[in-house]
Amino acid sequence: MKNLLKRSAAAAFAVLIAAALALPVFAENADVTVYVTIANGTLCAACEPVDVVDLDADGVFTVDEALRAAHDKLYEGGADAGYASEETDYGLSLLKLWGVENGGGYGYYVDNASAMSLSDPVADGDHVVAFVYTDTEAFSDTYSFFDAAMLETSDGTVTLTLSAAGYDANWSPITTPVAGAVITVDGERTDVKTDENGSATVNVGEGRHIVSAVSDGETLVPPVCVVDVKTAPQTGSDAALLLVIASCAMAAAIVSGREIKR
Ligand SMILES: [Ca+2]
Repeated sequence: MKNLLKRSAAAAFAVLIAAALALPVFAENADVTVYVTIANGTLCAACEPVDVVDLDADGVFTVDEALRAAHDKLYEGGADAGYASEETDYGLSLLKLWGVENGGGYGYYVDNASAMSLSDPVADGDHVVAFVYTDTEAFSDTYSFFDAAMLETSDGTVTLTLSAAGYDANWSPITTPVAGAVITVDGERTDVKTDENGSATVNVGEGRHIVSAVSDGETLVPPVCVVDVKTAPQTGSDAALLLVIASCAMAAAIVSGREIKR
């Protein structure tokens, strides 16, 4: 009897340990949200938060699964209508992006680094950008990005630096500043251009705005910065001042009321 108790206690303990070990892994797997940007000459989706599903249950969340989830969330008809990928000699490759089938002219980046294949892993909080090449002959579309993809400000003044991703003579990836690009806000050109360092300062109004850029000299994959302008909440002293003003107004009303009564 004693042995049996001991054994059940040990078994229960083992179950508890197993559960404790399994829980963090489960929690990690359950929550992979990435920010997805999709472009086809212009922006189709800008830093949209997407919950990635481990479709093949191999414990790895991939660019492919992120893009599939993004289409399910954002594209009319879902991934079945707008997205397709397939194993090829080059690995898992894109066949269709945002409804466009152009014979393989697509690019995709994770946190502004070129992904090797759609099987590349993504982690919680990553930014995934996928685009359709608008030039499917010379593939001259240049990947570009701001130094921040999402910003919160209180005054609406945003300074960003625009870079282009390319390769040096040895085919090592490099980034260079993009000068003379016109900053756009919510798709509208502003009169602000990036300087020789790729830097530009633009003012936007309250609320959420999508800042991007276009170049008259080259075809840029549209960069994205989602800017949230939130007016600062009233500080304690402001609230106190309002209270004093309100009290004065009330006192004045009472006094004038008395005067009228007289
Ligand atoms: Ca997977």
